[in-house]
Amino acid sequence: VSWVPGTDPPPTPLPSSSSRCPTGGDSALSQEALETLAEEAGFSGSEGRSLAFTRAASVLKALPGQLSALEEGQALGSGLSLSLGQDVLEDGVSVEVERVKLSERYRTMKLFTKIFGVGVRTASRWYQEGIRTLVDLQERNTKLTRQQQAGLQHYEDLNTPVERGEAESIGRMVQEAVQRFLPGASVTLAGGFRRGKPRGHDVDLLLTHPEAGREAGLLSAVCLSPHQGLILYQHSQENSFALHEGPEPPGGRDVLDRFERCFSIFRLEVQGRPGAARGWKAVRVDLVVAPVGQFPFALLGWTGSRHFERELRRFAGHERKMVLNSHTLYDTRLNLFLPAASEEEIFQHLGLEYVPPTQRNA
Ligand code: TTP
Ligand code: MN
Ligand code: MN
Ligand code: MN
Repeated sequence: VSWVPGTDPPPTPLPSSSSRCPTGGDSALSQEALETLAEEAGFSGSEGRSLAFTRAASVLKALPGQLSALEEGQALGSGLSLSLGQDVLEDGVSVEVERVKLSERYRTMKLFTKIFGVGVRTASRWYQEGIRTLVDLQERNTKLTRQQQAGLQHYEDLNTPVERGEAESIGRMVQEAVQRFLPGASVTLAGGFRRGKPRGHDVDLLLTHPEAGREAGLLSAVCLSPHQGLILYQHSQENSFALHEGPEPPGGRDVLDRFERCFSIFRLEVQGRPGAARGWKAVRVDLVVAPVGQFPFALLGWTGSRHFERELRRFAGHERKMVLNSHTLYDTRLNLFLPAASEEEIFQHLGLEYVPPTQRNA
């Protein structure tokens, strides 16, 4: 079976008798427009609508070229028109997107959720309290977590894209630290960079060791005994995964995993930054440690994209009655864990053709 998640048309196509464009007369339905609507729905706590827009955006991403209104309607399905609502259907999508982008709430929510450590709930609370700017936040002495303080302090750097070269430098830095502590341990660049993206919002690194058990505590080498000044912020968590607990229920906490990990901010030396007053930049780094037996699952899970992972896990559950997460693959019909030594083997277990990382950007 050849399958790329997010490209399968939703199950309920619009009735073909409808000659009207389901997304408004102007039909300026772009991926970007849909992503804005997804974001706005997320800000309002409408997860279902947000997901419908995200799915629709990735359908557009997968379909090259301009679509006719009719094709568009068929590709996107009626779920989307329901999500858009009647007023938008009448006025057109681009009018709605402009309205959203100009609204004070959207702009403020966007500003706040770009602070490391601030989610929709916190941003929404601040908005309700009348806070509108980053200066407001500081002047009103708003209570901030240690993570949010670091996020505010490095706001500009953390919202400047990380270039591939910078990600590779950080990979090498971590590799050196890890090697000194545990020879033979490896560091793998995951996340968007593994999918071939030229820049990203952070650096995702996966650590392991070929001998199971040796990897335990590896993070302390990098995060807890910091080479002075390299780490500006770190929050570590121990491994809390136990195989004997059995698989997580499908649809449960399928994005979060329980590896030993460290969410951090590194201080990266950069030379000749144009216009920069200082020779360094703050960069968000996620470090994750996986035992070698779970490594392929961790790699698959941490390579993303989030949308790809969501669709792949949904496929595993619905089509194969298997539970896939970043630790294991569990077959609920055979009642057993399916081991894998590579990502390729996981796709084989799922009865799918291998999808290389560069094709997981949906
Ligand atoms: P991100 O780093 O958030 O996203 P990205 O690397 O695809 O894009 P960018 O950083 O450039 O914005 O997440 C990478 C993958 O890690 C994503 O597929 C989800 C996964 N992930 C987990 O599995 N568990 C977690 O707790 C988190 C935060 C991410
Ligand atoms: Mn990333
Ligand atoms: Mn991201
Ligand atoms: Mn990340």
